Amino acid sequence: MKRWLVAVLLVALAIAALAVASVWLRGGREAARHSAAERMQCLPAVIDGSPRSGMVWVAGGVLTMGDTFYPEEGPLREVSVDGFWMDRTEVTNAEFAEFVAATNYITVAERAVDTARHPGLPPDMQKPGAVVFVMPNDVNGTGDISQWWQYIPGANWRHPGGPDTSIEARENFPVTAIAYEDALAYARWKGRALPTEAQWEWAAREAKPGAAPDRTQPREANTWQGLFPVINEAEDGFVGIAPVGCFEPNALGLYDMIGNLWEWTADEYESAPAARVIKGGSWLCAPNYCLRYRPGARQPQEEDLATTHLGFRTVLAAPAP
Ligand SMILES: [Ca+2]
Ligand SMILES: [Ca+2]
Repeated sequence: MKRWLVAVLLVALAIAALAVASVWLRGGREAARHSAAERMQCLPAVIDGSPRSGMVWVAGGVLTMGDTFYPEEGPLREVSVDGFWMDRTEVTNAEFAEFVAATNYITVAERAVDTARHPGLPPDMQKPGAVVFVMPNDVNGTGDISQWWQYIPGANWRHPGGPDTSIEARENFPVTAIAYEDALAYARWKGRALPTEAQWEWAAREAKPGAAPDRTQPREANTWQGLFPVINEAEDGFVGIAPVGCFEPNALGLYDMIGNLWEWTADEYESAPAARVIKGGSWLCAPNYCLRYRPGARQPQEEDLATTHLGFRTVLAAPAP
């Protein structure tokens, strides 16, 4: 055998050995996430034709709601929740597309902006669009969120990053750029509702009362590893939004309650006008910023502002299985 051929074979063997070692070191599931350039599907879609297709049962109980990390989470209070059904994943682009095809629904981000409701908007924000995360090269502290959030005319659920982007081949990703009334319209079309904050939090706590507050960054969730917003280490396998169901579900069989996208709830936010409570944190939540990957965390969101770190899931009041 020629000497150069031996050398090539040795190099190839060394690369293969390194790859095997890397898979072994990371563990199967995590390595699988890293191996593909971008995963487009993690969970097979459930289509069984029943009214509760793709939903799981959440038994009722009494929950100690809230947390004590950020001021808006307290005080801790006991709340009783009846049993209900809940979508096991965030609503996907495919599911939302089905709704739009059946109803010709036009989302808030695609409609003319109500400038009477929002006087004094800068010219770009008077055009239909959504707020999009754009990773900055550098920031001057994290006080000014406009360093990484940009209002992009033409951004909407079909074009989540702006007019030049699309959801082609992203059927299994959660739908984004959804305003509150869009989420509500979808839920009503399905004969369902949006979860209350208490329902959402109870489900995120796996229907277990009195769970100890855990502030560690979860491993089984799409969050942000590294210094937000300038270093995205993506140790969880996802630089951006993940398809639904790529991480282990919670004990009830619910996926991505924590992380991936924030989720709308039906509750008005008590101290912000025309805002609702959103829950669960997103792929943008990091230990140094927005430590909100916890069931008790919450944030206000203006009802008519579509953003690309926010989606939703639905609930259904129906008898237990
Ligand atoms: Ca991530
Ligand atoms: Ca989520």
